[in-house]
Amino acid sequence: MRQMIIGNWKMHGLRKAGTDLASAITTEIGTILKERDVVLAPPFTLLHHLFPLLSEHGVGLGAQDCHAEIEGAYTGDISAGMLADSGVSHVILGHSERREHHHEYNALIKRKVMRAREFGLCPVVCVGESGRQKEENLAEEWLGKQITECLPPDFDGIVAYEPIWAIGTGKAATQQDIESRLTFLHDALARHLETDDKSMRVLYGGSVKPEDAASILAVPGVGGVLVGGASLSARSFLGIARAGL
Ligand code: G2H
Repeated sequence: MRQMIIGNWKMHGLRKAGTDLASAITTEIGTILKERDVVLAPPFTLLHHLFPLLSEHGVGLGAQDCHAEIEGAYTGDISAGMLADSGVSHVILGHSERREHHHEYNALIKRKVMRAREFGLCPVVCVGESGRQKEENLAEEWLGKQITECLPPDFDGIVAYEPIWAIGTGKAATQQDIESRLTFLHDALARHLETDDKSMRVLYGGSVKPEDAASILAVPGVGGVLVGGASLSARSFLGIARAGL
């Protein structure tokens, strides 16, 4: 399976800085794309602007959310159709920061996933347990619930395992932690989607840095990484994207 490296810029990037960052990344992306797929997810305001540059270099364009409805009186929201119209190929859904700050819940995320598919977008659905759930041994129960409640039975997108305790903390999960969670998630996905095929891409996200990217990308079954903070520098993002190649 080709691994995928996604840069989630979150709420960072004015036009000049975002253009410079995307240019610096695309200039050196050629050899990496022979081995891995790369997607950049800038803020909404840069999607339309960055699409020509990224598509010219074979880099996918990702968004960080979409609304569950097709259109309507939803001030401030962005629809899946608007994203597709701006050249977006992937959309991150259910990120823990949206679950926390925008009160998103599994059933809503499932509706967003279905809407994204309807408009030809590949959903990247984030799941992950809190530090407390991990300590109390409730992580698998929580992850299993997120899989069954967020994903429709015909789901064919990407899942990102992002333990909340590792996000933005500088402390990524260990290789062993990631491997055991990925095994659990692949099994849960196969059960939920009623398939024997365990090749669906499951990415890891949470404080991925160039120093530990090679060991994370070597974990059996890992479909790639979702990178936040370290995607804001071309040097560190490229370091991650070419790690272990
Ligand atoms: C997790 C990740 C990217 P960071 O949110 O989605 O961010 O790498 O900064 O922990």
